[in-house]
Amino acid sequence: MRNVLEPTVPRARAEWCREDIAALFDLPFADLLWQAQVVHRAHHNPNVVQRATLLSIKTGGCAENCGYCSQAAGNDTDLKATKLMQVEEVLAAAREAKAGGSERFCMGAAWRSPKDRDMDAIVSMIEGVKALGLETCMTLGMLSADQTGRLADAGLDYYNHNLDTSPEYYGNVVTTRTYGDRLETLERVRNAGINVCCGGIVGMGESRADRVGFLHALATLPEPPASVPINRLVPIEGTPIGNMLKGVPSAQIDEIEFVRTVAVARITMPPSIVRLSAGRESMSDATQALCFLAGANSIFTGDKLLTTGNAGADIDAKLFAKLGLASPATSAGGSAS
Ligand code: SAM
Ligand code: DTB
Ligand code: SF4
Repeated sequence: MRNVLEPTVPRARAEWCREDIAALFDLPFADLLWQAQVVHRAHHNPNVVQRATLLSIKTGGCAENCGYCSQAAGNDTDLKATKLMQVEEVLAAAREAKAGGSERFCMGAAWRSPKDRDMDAIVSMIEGVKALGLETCMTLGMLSADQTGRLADAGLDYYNHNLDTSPEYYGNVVTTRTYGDRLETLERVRNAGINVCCGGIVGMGESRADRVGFLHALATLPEPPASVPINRLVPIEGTPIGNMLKGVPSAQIDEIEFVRTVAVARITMPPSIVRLSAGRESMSDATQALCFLAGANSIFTGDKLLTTGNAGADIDAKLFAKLGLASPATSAGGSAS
C-alpha cells in the first residue's frame, strides 16, 4: 500500500485493482479525505458545485424488475404510470429549471429500452433543451446502435446508464437484464461520442467488498465515465429492497461509509464529475459538506428527483451560501488550487 502521507500519484485506469481500492476504503477517515482533496483540487475548483434538474418524461410501468425502483411494473408501489410527455411540456419544465439556476437538465424514462416510434419526440426534446443553453442528459434504458446514433446527432451531451453495484451483487438487485447488457449499451454510447454518465446506488444491503467492486468496475471501464452519479438508496415501500431494509436501521448505510464511497470515487476517477444524487433529502448539511470535501461536485436540485422527494431549491441555496459554494457559470473560473 502507498504511504498515505504522499500525495496520490495519478494513475492510468488499468492500474486500479480491487486491493488498492479496498486499501483506500480502509484508510483512516482524515487520510482518505486528504487524498480525495488533493485529487479534487488538482482537477476541479473545490468551491464549485453544478446544479442539475431531473424530470421524469415517462413515469412507471417499467418492464425491468430493479429491486429498488418505484417504477418497476412488478413492484407494489402506488405510482401511477404515464405516457411520454409532450415536447412542449418538457421544454416548459426545462425553462423553469434554468430560471431556478440549474445548468443541466436530465430527462429519465421508465423504459427497458425506447421504442423507435418515440425517437422523434426524444430528439426534439434534446434539441429544444440544448437551445435553452442547458447541458442535456437522458436515461432511457438500453439502446440500439441506431438509437444511440440518433441521440448523438441530436447533440445529446450525456447518457446516463448505471452499473448500480458490483457484478457479484447485481443479481440481488435485478434479474431482467445482466451486467453485460449494461456494458453493451455503455459501449454504444461511448462509440457514438456521447459522454457516459454511469454510477450506482450505495446502501442496498451490499457489503464493503461490493462497493469496492462497483467502483473498480467504473474506474476500469475503457474510459472512466465523464459523470458518476452516486445515489444513496431512497428506500421505497413496496419494492423488494425497500421492504428488506424497512425497520432495520442497522441495514441503512452509515453516513461515514457513504462519504468514504464518494471519496474513493473521486480518487479513482479524478477528472469525472461526481454527482451527489438521490438520498440528499435525508442527509444533514454536515454530511453533504463532507461529501463535497470528499470530491462531489454536482447535485440534483428542486423538490423532486424522478418520483421521490428532494431538498428544494431554497434549501440548496441556503446550503450553498453556508458553504460558500458557487455554480460553474457564476464562478470566477479556474480549476485547481
Ligand atoms: N430506466 C432507466 C435505467 O434504469 O437506466 C433510467 C431511470 S433509473 C430511475 C436511473 C437510476 O436512478 C437507477 O439506475 C438508479 O441508480 C437510480 N435510482 C432509482 N431508484 C432509486 C432509489 N430508490 N434510490 C436511489 N437511487 C435510485
Ligand atoms: C441517477 O443515477 N440518479 C438519478 C438520475 N441518475 C436519473 C435518478 C435518481 C432517482 C431516485 C429515485 C426516484 O426519484 O424515483
Ligand atoms: Fe425501469 Fe430504470 Fe426503474 Fe429499473 S431503474 S425499473 S430500468 S425505470
